[in-house]
Amino acid sequence: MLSLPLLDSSELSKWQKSSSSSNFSSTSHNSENSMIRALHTMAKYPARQHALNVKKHLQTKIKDLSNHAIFVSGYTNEHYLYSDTAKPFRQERYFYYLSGSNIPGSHIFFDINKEELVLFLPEIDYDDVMWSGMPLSPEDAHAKYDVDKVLYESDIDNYLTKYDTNLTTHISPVNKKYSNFLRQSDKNFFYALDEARLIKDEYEISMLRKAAAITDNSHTAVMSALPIETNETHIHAEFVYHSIRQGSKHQAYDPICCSGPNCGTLHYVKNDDTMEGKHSVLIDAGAEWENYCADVTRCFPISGEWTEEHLWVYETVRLMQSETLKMIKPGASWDEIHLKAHKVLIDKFLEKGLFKGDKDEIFESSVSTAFFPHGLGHLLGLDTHDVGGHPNYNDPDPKLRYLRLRRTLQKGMVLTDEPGIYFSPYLIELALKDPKQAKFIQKDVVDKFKYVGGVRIEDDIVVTENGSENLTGITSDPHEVAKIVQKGLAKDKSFFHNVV
Ligand SMILES: [Mn+2]
Repeated sequence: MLSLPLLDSSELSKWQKSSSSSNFSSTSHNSENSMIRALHTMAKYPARQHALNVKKHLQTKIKDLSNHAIFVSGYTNEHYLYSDTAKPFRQERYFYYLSGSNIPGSHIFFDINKEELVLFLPEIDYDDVMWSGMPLSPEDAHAKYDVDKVLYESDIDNYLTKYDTNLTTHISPVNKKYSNFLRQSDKNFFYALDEARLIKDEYEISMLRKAAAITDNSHTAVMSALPIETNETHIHAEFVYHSIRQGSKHQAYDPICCSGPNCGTLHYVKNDDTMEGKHSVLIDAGAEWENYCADVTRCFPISGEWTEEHLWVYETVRLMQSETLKMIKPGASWDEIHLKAHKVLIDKFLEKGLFKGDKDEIFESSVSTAFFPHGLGHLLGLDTHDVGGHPNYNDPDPKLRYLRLRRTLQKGMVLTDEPGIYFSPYLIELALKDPKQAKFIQKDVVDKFKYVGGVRIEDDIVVTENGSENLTGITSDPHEVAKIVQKGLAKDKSFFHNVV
């Protein structure tokens, strides 16, 4: 059915073995990079299979697809207003899923009946060749991408006019001129696209695995370089520097690099505060590989020595993670797994005296959301918060309101498991003002933990046949983490490559 085979399983497992080590040495990066490049020449991004996946899901919603086609446009290069500087290019993800192409200004077309996939390239702009070089020819593009034909944009009209319905994601400046032939934002089409992207194939998992391996090394680099990290900016710089060195030009999202009480702000991206006088660091950062994302969080003590409070919070979060990781398998409810994390938190808070009262009443009151306000995890793929999770941000249960994945787990889903405990003065204040929650909080005990700010541990997980596989290789063992930090601290500043 495929024009080219997917990865040969023996080749894949060979590569998987080599990438699973989080050995922090430049030789291992280089050999991994050349291995993944070799994979690229062996197998193409499985765009045809992806189009067939979309067809399969569309068939369950639209009975007669005989005169239907799919037409999705990629993004184009855009300039900032009043400037000739281009915005950073990020390919449209539905387009990429169906084409595997990063060429700006392209379109992908799929005749559902004939199962023919056509890539349309933008016309050559000869004025631009001097600046940007010669674009890929249709012949080279045909060899590179898993499509049946490659044509130029001038052929699009001939295709679109033949069909009663050309389903598209949205009308954009790139495809506005064809808007008369396009049906945008069809609910069934988005349903089919999202269901297709929900389950990752071997090729996609190999990309996610590579993004995770780069991310492991970059986190290790951050933990190992405390002598040159005195401001949150240095943490950010260290992570991005090591990602780019490994071939990951783009981050999956803006890194969250915080120290001390800043760790209590969930999406803190200022990343510019001094680390002097602080105790803890939280870094949530992930590299991207061929548009596939990693999303990993690690926490460590700046001095290399855990304080009693920091370690207790850390161990509690780690228990929330290990208890929930155990439950991940096909057929399991992610709602239930998420609520299990709340239950672990409540048990430990009662044990330590941060909460008082009856554990079932505490659970019902949702007071635990003052300390663990976000969801346990989300789908991961071409987007960091990947499509198809069916969140309900109006859920009356505050414990479930921010859970981005509300589905039964299936083999091939990739998701994050990222419990956290935070001491956000704002959220604690809100809970203390609510008599239904305040009665369970022992404020004097909670106050002792505020300097920690927050702890989150986040790993990237594939749902397998019988359970799960953790793509994240970097340790989360608090003693091993402390050792990595201490080993770095023992080095002189001049050991590190830094010019300022
Ligand atoms: Mn995440």
